[in-house]
Amino acid sequence: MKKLVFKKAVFLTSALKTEELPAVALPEIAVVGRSNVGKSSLINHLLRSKTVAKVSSRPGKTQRINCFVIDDALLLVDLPGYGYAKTSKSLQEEWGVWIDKYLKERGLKLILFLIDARRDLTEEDKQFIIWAEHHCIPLLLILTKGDKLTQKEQHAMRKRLEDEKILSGFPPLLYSIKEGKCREALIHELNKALWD
Ligand SMILES: Nc1nc2c(ncn2[C@@H]2O[C@H](COP(=O)(O)OP(=O)(O)OP(=O)(O)O)[C@@H](O)[C@H]2O)c(=O)[nH]1
Ligand SMILES: [Mg+2]
Repeated sequence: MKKLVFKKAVFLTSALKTEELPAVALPEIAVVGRSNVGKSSLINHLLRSKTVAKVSSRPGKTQRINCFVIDDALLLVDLPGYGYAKTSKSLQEEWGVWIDKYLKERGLKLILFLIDARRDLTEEDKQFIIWAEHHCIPLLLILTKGDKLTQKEQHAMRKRLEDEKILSGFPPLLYSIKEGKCREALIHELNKALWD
């Protein structure tokens, strides 16, 4: 059995359309979430790198479908975020259309769905969760920027999520790129999802 350790990353392509994506005989996982939630940072953290995926404090940094082969065993895909207010309405609608196409066509093993731990779910977040369930694509919910929360706030956040009926069945993983423990926990979950 192959085991992911996130030691090796090979950048494969940066595509604008699903048709430009290579056919790769590897299981595929996509990282999805609002703009600026920390998708690219999470990929870098898993790889203990600062440069594999491009990160910015300004939302809207990732504009293409960026594909990486991890440990010769996994195709990991960094997607542009949604809900970036400065993106024009038509572009936002386009996001919906082509990401929808990408997510439906690729036979994904898992979606890493990221939410900023400090924020409430938006309507778009909720719609996405329903969409993934409808298409039977498993989601792993990751709450990002965990270091920005106090213990008390973490407790309140968990309570808030419990109240969101939509999230029952998705035990969330609290993540922070400033900590190592959550990295190990996530890698463990990914190995389970891929090969158990
Ligand atoms: N404190 C803290 N900051 C984080 C964490 N993860 C990401 N960030 C910061 O959040 C900002 C956005 O990170 P990105 O990884 O570019 O976010 P993204 O989701 O890829 O954004 P788009 O590509 O625009 O969709 C950067 O300034 C990161 O340094 C975290 O765990 N803790
Ligand atoms: Mg990004």
